[in-house]
Amino acid sequence: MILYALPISNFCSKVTIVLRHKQIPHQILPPPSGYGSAEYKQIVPTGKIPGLVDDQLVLSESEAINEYLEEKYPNPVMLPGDPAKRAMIRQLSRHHDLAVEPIIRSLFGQVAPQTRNAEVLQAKATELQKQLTMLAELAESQPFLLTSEMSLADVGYAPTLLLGELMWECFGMPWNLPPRLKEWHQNLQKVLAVSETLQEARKATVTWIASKQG
Ligand SMILES: N[C@@H](CCC(=O)N[C@@H](CS)C(=O)NCC(=O)O)C(=O)O
Repeated sequence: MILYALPISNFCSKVTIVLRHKQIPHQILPPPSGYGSAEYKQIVPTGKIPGLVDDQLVLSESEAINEYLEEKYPNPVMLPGDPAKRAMIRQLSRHHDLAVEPIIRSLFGQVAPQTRNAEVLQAKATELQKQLTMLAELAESQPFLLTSEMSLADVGYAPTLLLGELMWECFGMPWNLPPRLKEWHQNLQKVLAVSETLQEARKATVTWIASKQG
């Protein structure tokens, strides 16, 4: 199984965590000639990363990839419980992809000081707090968002919150998680697959941010 991915991409880290947590034999390769390139599109037609190749299957979209990995390698289970619990897990993973992550992504252009706008930063920080407060309300009192062991609900947030924290530091803005999420965030970082993946993501992100400061 090959995952085309780069450590700077939080959506790639979301999949890498699942591959590692389930101890699935895999190889991680950078997309040849970069994502979106004609060469890479010959392998993964969307040109996007993450891109998974497993025998005849070629798959894009982190959510589809993670659910495929869950079905093919059910242990340890990351989408557990009855239909209602599984639906909630999917909801919180979508909340990451559709509500939380896009706010942070929308500020990529502001990492360079010359294109930074304080009003925009403040508005986005307020919006992020709103979405994280919603996440805290939807979460249950468990070590993880909805479960006793890490589930597919949790995995997207780990790299995205690291990215947000490093960007907020660059912007000189305070980074505050709602109290309920602080403990969960610590639990998440203790999972080996998460800590290994975040170490690589941190290195790549620090390098990217530094490259925009000069
Ligand atoms: N919804 C996608 C988002 C992945 C994504 O945005 N990947 C970016 C890099 S971080 C990409 O490949 N962009 C190239 C493109 O959209 O053509 C997922 O969950 O996998």
